[in-house]
Amino acid sequence: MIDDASGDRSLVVVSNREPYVHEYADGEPTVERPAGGLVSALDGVVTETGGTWVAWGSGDADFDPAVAPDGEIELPPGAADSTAADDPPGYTLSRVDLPRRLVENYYYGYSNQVLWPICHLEADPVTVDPEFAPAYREANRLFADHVVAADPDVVWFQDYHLALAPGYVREERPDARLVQFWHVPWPTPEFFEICPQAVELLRGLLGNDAVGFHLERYAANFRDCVAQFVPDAAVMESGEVRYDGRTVETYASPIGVDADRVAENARSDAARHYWDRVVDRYDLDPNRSVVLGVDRLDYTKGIVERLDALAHLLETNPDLAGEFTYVQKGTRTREGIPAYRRYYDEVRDRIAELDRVHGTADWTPAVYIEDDVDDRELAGLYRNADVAVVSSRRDGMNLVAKEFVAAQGRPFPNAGLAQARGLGTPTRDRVPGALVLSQFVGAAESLCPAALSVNPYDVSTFAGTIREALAMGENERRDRMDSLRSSVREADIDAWLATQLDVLAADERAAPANDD
Ligand code: ADQ
Repeated sequence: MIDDASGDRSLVVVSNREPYVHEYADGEPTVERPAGGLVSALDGVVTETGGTWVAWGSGDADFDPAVAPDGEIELPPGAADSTAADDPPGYTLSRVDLPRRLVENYYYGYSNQVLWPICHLEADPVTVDPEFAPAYREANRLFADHVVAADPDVVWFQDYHLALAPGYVREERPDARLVQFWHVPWPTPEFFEICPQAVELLRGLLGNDAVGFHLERYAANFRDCVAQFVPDAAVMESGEVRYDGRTVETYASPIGVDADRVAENARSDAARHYWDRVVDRYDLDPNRSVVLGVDRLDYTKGIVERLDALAHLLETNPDLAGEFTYVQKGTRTREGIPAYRRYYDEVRDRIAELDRVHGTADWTPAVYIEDDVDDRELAGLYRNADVAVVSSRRDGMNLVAKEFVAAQGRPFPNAGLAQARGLGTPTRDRVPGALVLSQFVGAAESLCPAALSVNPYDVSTFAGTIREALAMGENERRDRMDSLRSSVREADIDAWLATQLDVLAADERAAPANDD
């Protein structure tokens, strides 16, 4: 229930991905909480408020719907986490069963070959197939049906997979409060009009009472699109849109991470053990710096540009040979799409090439890790990196940059004293890592200039910036990390959630569909 001045209202959260991975061992369902920071944050909210979560019945985008169970699952208190003995009430997970045809055309098709590239200003990967848009409509209609069946007062839609669902729900529930958070950038009108369904999508989103973005810039682009493409909508100076006799609010709210939890994870035994295993497995020399990249293998993340910059760095700076190891932590993603399969091959080829051209008998310049890690193991990588590089060509926010900062932790004020008191041996942890950050990610707005800003397309300047980060002295690292840390803490996941809950609980309901 969402509390507001008018009493408790029931909440429905809607996302493409479901918050839990369900496994059926010996016919018995077991529930597992996925590692993702955002999902567990949202899960915390719905667990506390109660209500319903509507999602595609797969925790795994590559799953086989033919064997997936459909229907509703009651998540009792603490169902997903056996350590959470005194959890508040659970909630209902209402699973949308998407047939294979829809998975291909709605998820791999329209969502990820039309909307994803357009929102990231990438025209080349956009593929317009006649099957895609009808499947997107059909899937959004299914999500909307599940929402309406849950009889909500307040609905919270997540992301770009669900642009039409709010319009469909609005048809059935003119009285409900509908809010959507758009996790990717919103492009300019010149770019958005590549989308053949531009107007239909905008109308769908205007079914909401409020639409949120990470940055004011994205919200402004959205309003510009509405002003240009929806003739019967009026964009007000206040940032609100008048449409269909209702007022639609647009707002900016940068998402963050659970900084305390990441810091704690980074100090955990699991983090240390995982890092030790990585050091062993790849024979990493403690005298060499570690440069880290952590990405889904998505062309928007600028991994190829980063590897080009590293190659350029080694070509133009022979003195750096043997001085660092680049560790790429990758996760394969959306492998049903040819452009992603090609990207995976390209990343692997570039890494092999880097090692072939620049490697020596006792030095491998770049290593690729694809382990299935949990949050603590991932934090172990962040913690031990001397330089982290986030070089997205475009990214709504980018949580990897913020997690890296949060994992650096506070340096020990007095290393000797800490050691004497049995607080462990403070080694390289005491000198924080440096962050190289693309100017094209949402996180750059709050993290630069404390992070070294790069244009990932400008390979030689990018290489120079990595060199600068490697050479950065201890004092500068500390100063920059102090500033980064306070930015990450100030806009953490709790701050983001508090804003969303305020928007969800706002008193102003959707007015009936007339203006007088
Ligand atoms: P993503 O594009 O998935 O999210 P990002 O925010 O960088 O991008 O990462 C999400 C999570 O995935 C992070 O918490 C990170 O720990 C994890 N992750 C990424 N690569 C990983 C790897 N190789 N191994 C293990 N874990 C990995 C979208 C938008 C972003 C926006 C988020 C949240 O594209 O811009 O920040 O949603 O709104």
